[in-house]
Amino acid sequence: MTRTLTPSPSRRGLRAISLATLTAVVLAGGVAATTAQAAGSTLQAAAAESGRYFGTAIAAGRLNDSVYTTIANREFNMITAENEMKIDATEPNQNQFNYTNGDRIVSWARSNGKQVRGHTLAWHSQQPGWMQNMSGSALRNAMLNHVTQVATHYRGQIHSWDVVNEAFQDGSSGARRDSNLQRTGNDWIEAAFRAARAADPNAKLCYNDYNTDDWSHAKTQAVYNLVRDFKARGVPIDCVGLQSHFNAQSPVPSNYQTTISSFAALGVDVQITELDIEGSGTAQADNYRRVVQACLAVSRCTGISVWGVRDTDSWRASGTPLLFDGSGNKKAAYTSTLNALNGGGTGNPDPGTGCTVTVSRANEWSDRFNVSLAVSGSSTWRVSIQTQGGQTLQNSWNATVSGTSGTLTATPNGSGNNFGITLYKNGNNNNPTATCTVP
Ligand code: 9MR
Repeated sequence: MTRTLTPSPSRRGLRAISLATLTAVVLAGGVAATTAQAAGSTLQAAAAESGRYFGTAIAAGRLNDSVYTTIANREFNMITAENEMKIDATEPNQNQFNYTNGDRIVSWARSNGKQVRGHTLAWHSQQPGWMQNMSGSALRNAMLNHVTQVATHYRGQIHSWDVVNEAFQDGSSGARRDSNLQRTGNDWIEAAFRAARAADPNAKLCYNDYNTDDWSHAKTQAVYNLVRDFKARGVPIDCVGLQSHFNAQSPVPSNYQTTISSFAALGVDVQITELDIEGSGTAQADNYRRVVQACLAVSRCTGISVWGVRDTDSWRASGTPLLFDGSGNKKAAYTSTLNALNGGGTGNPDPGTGCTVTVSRANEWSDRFNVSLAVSGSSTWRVSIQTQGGQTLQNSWNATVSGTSGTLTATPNGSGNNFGITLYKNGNNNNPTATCTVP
């Protein structure tokens, strides 16, 4: 038997032959010992090289479409039910649960060796009519019962649950979204997480939202503060889902990697949960590459899921936001995604800026708190720190910091890339935001 070796396009060079390839070659009677495996030739194989998954949303109604299932089975190893595990689908009447379509997706996924993300246990949207009409403690109890029942039904089969979805407002307020669930009391989110942990202790529990990709957005900071608070108080949370629905109005932000690394620094995994990017051709391909590279640069960014298989399967099909066209052909965006997954990505700076800064909250006193900042991607840098409200600089270390309030500017002072500041709260306990550029 002869085998032709395709040179690997990967910067990581040749890798060990996989067990699957070895088995195939041995069964064919060939000699495997000197054969090297090329870079991953599917999205799931390429992501697995760095221990990550690559997933997609699946619609139960398309499982009879063999073009669809062939692509999904070949390319993805993490499956999210696009609608079938939502509240209206799983509890159409109070205390009458319907798992038919959710189960179809889980069983398709698991019989094909894939893992499952659960989406979603508590959400203001897609509530069944009976729940929309409830309030107060009756609604709180119904919500907790829903979380408990659904998470128990799927116990042991779910890699990660989106326990709570989209609980914050858009815009500059940083406030919770008004909803019937929010009106049951501000602790409804943590109550949902505790119920989910009790029902399925081995699933990772995620908070999932959109418009939380840009580190400077108030909504991103509000979610960050929620996660920080949960970690500080021992509320069970394991991951943050960045939905990452991008288009011209909401482009891939230049500080996306900073957002990912800053959440990860809180001690949670980050998952890109519903990725789609409107566009076409090179521009779209370039945006997908940037997203993949940002994730690969952060070790706790553990996987990426796109929100559908082909453009025609998308909730916004006219924006052609996915990796396969309507006929199932691979788009330029597919190739750039695959290449980025194969190329590693460790240490890649935010595109266009040359460096990345990670912000993490450190010691805190009643009147002031410390912030640690870590720059990667360059040894020369300028970090612009936007303080909040009336906050003022008390102290800094390992960098030269100018300014006392508003925007502070930090540059290296010969102490390396990790530095810190102490800010007086002056009534505002929110975290500063920071961006990095190479001067
Ligand atoms: O893709 C989903 C679409 O089929 C549904 O009609 C819609 C209903 O709300 O939900 C879409 O998925 C959403 C996801 O559940 C949460 N984040 C935003 C997604 C796109 O709207």
